[in-house]
Amino acid sequence: MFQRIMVANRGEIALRIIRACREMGIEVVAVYSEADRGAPYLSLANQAICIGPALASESYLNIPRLISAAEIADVQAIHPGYGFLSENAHFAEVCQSCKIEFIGPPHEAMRQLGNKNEARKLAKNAGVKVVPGSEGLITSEEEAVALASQMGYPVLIKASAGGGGRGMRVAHNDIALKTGLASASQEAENAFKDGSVYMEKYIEQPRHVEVQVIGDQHGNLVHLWERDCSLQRRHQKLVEESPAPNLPPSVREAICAAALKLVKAANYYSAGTVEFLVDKNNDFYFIEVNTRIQVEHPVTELVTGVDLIKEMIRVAAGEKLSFTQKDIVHRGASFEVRVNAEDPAHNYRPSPGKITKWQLPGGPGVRVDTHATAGYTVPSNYDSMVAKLLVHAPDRMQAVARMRRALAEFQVEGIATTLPLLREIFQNMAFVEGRVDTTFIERTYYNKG
Ligand code: MV4
Repeated sequence: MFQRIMVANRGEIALRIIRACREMGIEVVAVYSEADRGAPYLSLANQAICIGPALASESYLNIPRLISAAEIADVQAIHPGYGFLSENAHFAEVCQSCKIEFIGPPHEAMRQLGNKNEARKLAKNAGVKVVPGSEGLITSEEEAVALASQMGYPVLIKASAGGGGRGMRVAHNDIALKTGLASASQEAENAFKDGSVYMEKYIEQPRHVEVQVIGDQHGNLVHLWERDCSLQRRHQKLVEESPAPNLPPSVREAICAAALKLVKAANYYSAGTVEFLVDKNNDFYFIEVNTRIQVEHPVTELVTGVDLIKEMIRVAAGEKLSFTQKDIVHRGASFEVRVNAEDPAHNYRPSPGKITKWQLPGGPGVRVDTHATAGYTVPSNYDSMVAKLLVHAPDRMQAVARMRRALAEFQVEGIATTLPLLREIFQNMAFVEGRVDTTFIERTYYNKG
């Protein structure tokens, strides 16, 4: 096992990893930008190193600075958390060449799965159903128009390098398809320096169901059941839950089996998430793999009892998974809500600043993952999430009641937050009955103005 590791991240996930290390008896080195200097969670690490200015490209995204810090601190491994460099195959490769273990998947799998067209190809070859669409990349307008007329509109143009909805265009006719191809490709070229696109049939009002997987370097791979992450606003998740509500057991088993089949074909290890769209008939289609630990991983931790961060560290050190598939029992229901420093009164624009009151919920079945405290100033340089509130209960209705109770206890002053919206969602009858899809938030709240 490692004696000393570095966390190449900030905020709640840095704290989450620091805590795992403390419990494992591993020394942990934190890094921080000038914007995070003095943040309370840094004092819980054995050492904290400033890696540069607030601008992420000069700190949390800066590979030479991170590697220098790792070498100065003499760590054996780096945990990237989520966001920043967590899905950067080049960074994982640089770590390897510097004899520092990257706590994540093998860089080959990261590179292959990070390209959505390649991931789609892999899924097809592994016998995992993908959304009907192009054979590979779109190479001409004529090809796209012919395929669309064969499949029927609407279609969705997607960037191979895409993420977070960037480089994506819906088209309902030939003209929109032609302009969409050009603009999606241009957007992807600008954002990712890769303008390649492919096409899929557009699934209307899908649910987003993702499967947590984890594997070791000895060929063991297990799934830890699914999460439903359908409640999103502009590709930002608001609520996640497990199990996915109203998903027939046979479909659920089939989705988890498909996820395992796919990651096995990629020779995957470490933690990962396989994403699917589920349509109104409960037909499901693979869309992409996230080759990192995700924000919503604690939803799975609550229903399975597995500590995903500790397990990631163990498998990176070459140890075997501490459980097998048959040891995994899904128990009860859990929800996560993301509390963001955003202002509902101003179209959810970021609301950084000093937190003057910070009263957290507690009691049975409640978990709060946060780096914030009363007196903490939320910097304006990074994403706006200030806390994740999770509940666990014997069934979904009790989990809803518990979340309502916890949301009522949670009191914040000094910054605006998404708490009022979250409280509304947990009173919405369609949501409470589990009738959710990825258009729910826009349909229910956003059109109100
Ligand atoms: C889709 C889709 C409908 N049909 N693909 C959005 C980001 C990327 N992860 C995939 N996304 C979608 N792909 C087809 N063929 C709808 C979405 C989508 C979506 C997916 C999951 C969660 C939220 C979403 C919000 C809007 C669109």
